[in-house]
Amino acid sequence: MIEACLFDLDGVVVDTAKYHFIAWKALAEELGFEFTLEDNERLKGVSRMQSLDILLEIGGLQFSEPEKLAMAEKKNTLYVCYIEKMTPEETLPGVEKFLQELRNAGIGIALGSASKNAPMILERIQLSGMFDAIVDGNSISEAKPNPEVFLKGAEKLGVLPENCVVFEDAIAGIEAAQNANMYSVGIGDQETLGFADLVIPGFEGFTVEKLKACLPFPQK
Ligand code: G16
Ligand code: MG
Repeated sequence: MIEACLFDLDGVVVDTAKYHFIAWKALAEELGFEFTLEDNERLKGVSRMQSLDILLEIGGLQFSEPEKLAMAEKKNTLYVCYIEKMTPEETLPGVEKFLQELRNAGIGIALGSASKNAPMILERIQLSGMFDAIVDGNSISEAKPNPEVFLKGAEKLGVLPENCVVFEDAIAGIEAAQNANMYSVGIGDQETLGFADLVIPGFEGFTVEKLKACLPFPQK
């Protein structure tokens, strides 16, 4: 049976990719090259330092570790300027209702995000109280597709991985769920995330009943 649901943040609960894009683009421009929306797709679900490595690869540039740390810090300062101003209206459609439904059904809720800014974002959209456990970029050492972020979430909730469902928008995130031996629901399109157990375009109109009907959990 489903005992817990674990949620990625960016692309599942909120769209922070647009703010990451503005901040990375500003850094690229400062370094003298262009960074496009298409390039930004490659950074989704990827950690901050890995994102910087991809960005520098696009620009064909190389820097020392201390220089890279300073750049990542600079990008984050700009990014934080944007997320500080986020409001609950930015929560993606249907998410809050679905979380409430899970709560009412007694199903545990955890966050499993690569972002070190996750607590601030949840606070700004006023959803911190909906999560029974938060695992984010501050508490993990391995990036998705490593299952660490979701396994830690399940552990915090005291639930076995096989009784967990992960909601993810990134390929690496679905792979992380599968590596954790959890069910996976892709948020996005079938073409990209078709290897997940289920793919939905978003949470609007999605219910716990539909989730249970779509996944091969043994009925209680
Ligand atoms: C998010 C974003 C990534 C970002 C990462 C780290 O991951 O999708 O683009 O690079 O967090 O964010 P920060 O720089 O705030 O630590 P997720 O796992 O929530 O999709
Ligand atoms: Mg994501």
